[in-house]
Amino acid sequence: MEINTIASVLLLTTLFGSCCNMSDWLGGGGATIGGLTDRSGGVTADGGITTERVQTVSGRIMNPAGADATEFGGRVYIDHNGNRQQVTPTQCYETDCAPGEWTYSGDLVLDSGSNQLTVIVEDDSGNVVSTSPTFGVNADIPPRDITVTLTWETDGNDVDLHIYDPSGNHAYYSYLAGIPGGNLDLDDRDGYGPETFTMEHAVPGEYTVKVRYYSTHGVTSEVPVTVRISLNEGAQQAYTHTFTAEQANMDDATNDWTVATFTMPQ
Ligand SMILES: [Ca+2]
Repeated sequence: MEINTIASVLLLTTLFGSCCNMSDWLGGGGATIGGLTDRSGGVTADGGITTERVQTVSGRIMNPAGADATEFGGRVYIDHNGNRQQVTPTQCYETDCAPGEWTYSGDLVLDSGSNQLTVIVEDDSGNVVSTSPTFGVNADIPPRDITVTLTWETDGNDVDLHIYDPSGNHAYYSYLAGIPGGNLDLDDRDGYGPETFTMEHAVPGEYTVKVRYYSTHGVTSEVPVTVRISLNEGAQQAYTHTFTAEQANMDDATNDWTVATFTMPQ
């Protein structure tokens, strides 16, 4: 359990005695952000400062399907500086779990400077049923010339980000450092992403961004995909596309989605 979650339990236990009904637990909103954890295990609480760009955000939510449901009846999103990213809900098995309480966890790529997060729960009809209080952290990280983030809206399958630099160097899942001076952070193979490419000092010239649907891993539905590109830490440009299950073809480029090309100036 995260430290600030423990603190919340202690606080709520103090406020409500032996804890509680669900609306008390989650502040009446039905959703909380417990904190951010970086890959070295460092925890950043609300209002804190971090020097790590990639974070895991986690917390607790109520299942819109009710306390007795064994399936999660909806979807969970993190709104990060106005951009929405889906995360995976998991049934809560901690000893302090209230009936109907679930947890969620997902990776997030922070922007340099201010980051404002809320978790949003929708029911199966797409209605927002709960929204957490805003969670703010400041990321003390160097600005990047290029940030490209890939996410997708199905769980369990494998979509891949491919970046080509002006010299034809290629960064992708099996060569994460394929572009000198750039970094593709990871290969997510089981749903939602993000896969993020960053480059602190971009060489001038034209870059190309592509996405390949590698494997369904048994997911038979269509896969809505979003790529966000931010140059010089400016506003993100979002691009969307939908792959069919039949377009997953391992490392065959036939069905590649060419997302965008952009030119970095001298
Ligand atoms: Ca992948």
